Parts: sequence; C-alpha cells; structure tokens
Amino acid sequence: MSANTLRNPSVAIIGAGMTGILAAIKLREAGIDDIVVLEKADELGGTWRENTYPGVACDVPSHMYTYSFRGNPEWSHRFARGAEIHTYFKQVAQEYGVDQQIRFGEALERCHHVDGQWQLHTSKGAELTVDFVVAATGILHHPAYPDIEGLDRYQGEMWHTARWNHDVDLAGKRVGIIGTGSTACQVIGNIAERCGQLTIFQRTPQWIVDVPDQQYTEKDKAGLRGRQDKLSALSRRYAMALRNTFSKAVTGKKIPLALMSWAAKRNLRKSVRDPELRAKLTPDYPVGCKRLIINSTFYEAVQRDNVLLETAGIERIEEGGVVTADGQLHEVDVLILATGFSPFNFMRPMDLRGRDGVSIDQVWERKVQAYRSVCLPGFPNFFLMLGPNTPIGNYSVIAMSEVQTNYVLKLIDQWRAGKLDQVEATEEAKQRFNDYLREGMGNTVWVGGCQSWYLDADGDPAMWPYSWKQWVKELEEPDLDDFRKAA
Ligand code: NA7
Repeated sequence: MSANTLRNPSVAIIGAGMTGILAAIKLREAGIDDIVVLEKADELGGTWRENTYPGVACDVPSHMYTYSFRGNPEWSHRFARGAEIHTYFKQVAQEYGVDQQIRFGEALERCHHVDGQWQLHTSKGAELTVDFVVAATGILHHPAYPDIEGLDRYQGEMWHTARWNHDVDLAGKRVGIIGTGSTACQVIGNIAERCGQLTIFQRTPQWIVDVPDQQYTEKDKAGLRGRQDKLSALSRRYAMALRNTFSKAVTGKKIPLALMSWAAKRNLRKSVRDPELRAKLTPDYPVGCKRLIINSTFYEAVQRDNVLLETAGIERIEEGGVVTADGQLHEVDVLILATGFSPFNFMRPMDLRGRDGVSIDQVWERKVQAYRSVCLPGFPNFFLMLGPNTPIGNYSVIAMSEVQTNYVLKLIDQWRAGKLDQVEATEEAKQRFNDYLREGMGNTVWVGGCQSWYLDADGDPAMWPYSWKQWVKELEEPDLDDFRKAA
C-alpha cells in the first residue's frame, strides 16, 4: 500500500506530560495529524509541573533525561532541577507545534469502546469519537496520603510534597516531615538550614549513593549548543554507565550488585560520623530493594543541630503535632507529607470501558497487568505509556517511552495499512508475558524483603526483571500472533 492510500486515524492522547508530548510528536512525524491531547491542568509538564517542592531535581543525569532527538545544552547541573525540566518540555512542545494540539483544563472523564471506536466525554462536556487512545497519564501522579490516626485533626499547616504550599515561609519554624524517600531527601537537604527545628519521621531507612552534582559552566553549555551529535554522545555515555551498573545490579548481576552495595554502605560510613545516628540510618534490607536514592545533601542535613531523626514510629497525630510510639509529642508548626504516590492507579479514576463494556476497574481488580506494558486485552486500539512492568528502576523514563512509542506506532501502522481494524492483544498473550515476567523476578533485588512502591498488593514487583537490551528487543517488532485476528 502506498503512503497516500494509508488510512489516517484519529488519536486522543490523555495527558500532556513527557510521554504525551512525545506521542504527539512521533504521531505527527508519522504523518498522523488528527490528534487531540487532553490535559486536565492549565499547563503541560506532568510530574514536573506538579512537583515544585524545594530541592526538586531529577535523579537521572540531565543529558540522558531528554528526548533522544532533542538534547538540551542548557542544563545547569548534572542533575537537572525541576523547573528547568519543566521549561524544557514546554520548549519542545512549542518547537514541535504540539502545544497547539493540547486542550488545556479538559480532563477525560469517560472513555468507552463502542462499535470499533472510542467515544470520549470530557470535563467540559465535549463528546469526541476517535480510532485510538494513548493513555499518557504518568506513574507517580496520585499523591499517597498516609493512613495515620488524627491526620485530619492537625491544626498547623500541612501539605503533600507534590502540592507544595509556597505561601508558607519555613524560616524559623518547627517543621515535621514524614518519609525518607527520594523526595524527602531532596526536601530535607534544601530546607534544613532554614527551619528553626526540623523533625524527620523515618519509618524505614534507605540506601543512598552520592553521585557528585556537577554544575555546568557557560563554557560547557556553549560547547554543546547546536551540537546534537555531542548531546547524543553524552546521553549514550550516561545510558551505558547506568545500564552497566544500576540496571544490571537490580536484576541480580553479582558484580554490579556488589559494587552498588559497596558504594551505598561506604557513603553512609563516610558521611555520618556518629555511630548511633548511623545505626538509625542503616537499612536492614539489601541495597537496591527499594529504589536507590541518589542524593548528596541528606546526610549532611540530618547531622545539623536543628535536625532530629525520629525513628520511634508515629502513633498518632494531634492538633499540635505528632505523637510517637514512645509517647512523646513533637510539636510542629508545619507538617510535610513526603509519603510518595499510588503508582497502580495509572489512568484511573476514569470511566474507562473496553469491548463489551468491561471496565478497567474490573479488569484490574485482582491484578494490574498488561501485555508488554502497552496493550490491554479487551481494550482494542488503546495503548498505555509507562504501563505496568516498564523497566523504571533508576533509568530514564524518557528512553523507555521512546521505545514504547515506536512499538505503538508500528501497531498503528497495521491499522493504517488495513491489516488490523482492532489492535488488541489476546488474554493468552498477556498471561504468557506475565508468566515470563514472574520467572525473572526471583533473581531481582526488589523481592529482597523490603516494602516499596515497586510492589503491588500481592508483593509482586511491577518492574522489568531482565536487561534493558532484552526489553528493547522485545518491543522492537510487534508479534502479530499475540493479537486478535479480525472476526
Ligand atoms: P517513596 O519513595 O514512595 O517514599 C515515601 C516515604 O514515605 C517512605 O520513606 C515511606 O516509608 C514513607 N511513608 C509512607 N507512608 C508512611 C506512613 N504512613 N508513616 C510513615 N512513613 C510513611 O516516595 P518519594 O516521593 O520519596 O519518591 C517516589 C519516586 O519519585 C522516587 O522513587 C523517584 O522515582 C521519584 P517506608 O519506606 O514505606 O517505610
């Protein structure tokens, strides 16, 4: 079939974050321009729009945290700050004309598969009918609020890190922070000096490695301007380094795992002098079991005179502060919830119904699974970006999304060429894929006995247990035998 006889699909993309922008760019490049991007907020940027807490930065090296086709010579540091990443996505969306296709302030509320197409109803009351839907709704999107007795009784200022209240000045205040994940570590490193007193409520200590956060000079940036070749080479170098260290370590390769463990343990030993404090900060699970934290400010902050690391465990919250298991009331003026996200929500809550009216909540009631992270049996012509078991551990989600977008485009090509009307993975293929994932999980560090956001309700990691290379290979070409044949 020649290019001009190809069918031209209409596509709705849900979400204008990193993956939604990417999907729109790539669809347009493929000659598909009947695209609408529905964005519930008034601005694009996803997680980088929502997370504005002090110290917010990406823990993947900045030159790797870009689209492969559009490097950024302007990064200020090896680990880019949230605001500059947000700016980058806005710039790219503008350069590629994608911003024109975004409908801001319009959430997708209903998405039903009817007579071979998707019928959409938005928060503005609009009704749309499209051939394909791409759910680019992000992973770490729904703040998780802790289930602690009395949380609603607290009378001071309180907020989740993803909803930072910039109207409150922390200077001189008694501040409490619940959690010691990547986010908390960044926040603590940034605010400790300003607070009058900072109490960190730690439930579980975390392993941390310190990768120096080099600041890029004007000369560094000038040398990269207009040089996509150099930017790509830099990105490849970081990607290679991460693949050979973190990615191999977490999937159970002995030498990288030993090196990663050594680096984290050495960092703690070298950074924290007081043996009592060091003991409190020492995890009892293997390095990498929870997502390894890359941070160079937390250990210094936690040793300040105005900072207390409280490990007694939270009993309840009262009007004036936090009561720990030893009965002590820690009075605080501000309480910050650095308690992470609910990653298994994906595009929910949304009234999403596939073929035969089956709802996503029914399909995922027992387990959140997909076929190759991208396709859902029962949901034809519907694709997930960064779906379950995308290999998210300490690697660039942008690189992952590019692989997935390429795969999605190849499936859409089948439709365009008239070979498939309904692109739908079979239940059997999904099951086989998930059995294959399960086989690999036993070798990984995520099943090392810790609790983390990687694990689903059954304690199974929603991660990719094999190598990056293997993942790229699996998504290189769709295996059409795994898709339903036309009726
Ligand atoms: P994380 O990594 O999920 O960390 C959440 C933290 O909050 C962690 O220390 C939790 O302790 C703690 N937490 C959660 N609920 C409670 C309750 N009820 N009581 C006490 N402590 C609690 O989220 P982040 O935002 O830091 O990072 C998420 C990802 O963002 C990160 O991996 C990067 O990819 C970017 P726990 O360890 O569960 O005992």
